[in-house]
Amino acid sequence: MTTPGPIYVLNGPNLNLLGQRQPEVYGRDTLDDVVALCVETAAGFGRTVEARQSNHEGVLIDWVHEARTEASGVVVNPGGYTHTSVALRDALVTLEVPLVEVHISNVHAREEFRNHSYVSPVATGVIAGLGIAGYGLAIEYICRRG
Ligand code: CA2
Repeated sequence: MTTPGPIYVLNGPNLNLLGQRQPEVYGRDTLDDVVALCVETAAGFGRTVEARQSNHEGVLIDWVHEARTEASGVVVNPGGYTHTSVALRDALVTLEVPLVEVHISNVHAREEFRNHSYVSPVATGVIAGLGIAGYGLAIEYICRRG
């Protein structure tokens, strides 16, 4: 049997600032903590992670295109692009592997503009409001799904 490819963990704009601002909304964990959680969780299932963050829409889209052939699953927190980007959704819909959309905060309990996601309809599932634990749960789901 061939080894499954890495699970891509893609974080969008401003998530590089995690742990440095707005701890009341996003907590005190940093992006490095997110990556460590994903790597550890995946390792428990003998799987690997390719974690990246960008503040640029086109870069995220290029990574989704790469994931089409390289990834065994994708976890995405598109940040603000969740609520604006048809282009990112158009890329994500081409994936043939499980796709989990993660939000650290409960986007449904916040401003109305955060209640709508262009990504959710094309995701396998969505996790919101569980802090960075949502990333670990998303990885676990993908690993258990096989
Ligand atoms: O809750 C989430 O994970 C979000 O995807 C985060 C996005 C926001 O636009 C979405 O509505 C919900 C924003 C990420 C900004 O992250 C920061 C973290 C710390 C300090 C400043 C920004």
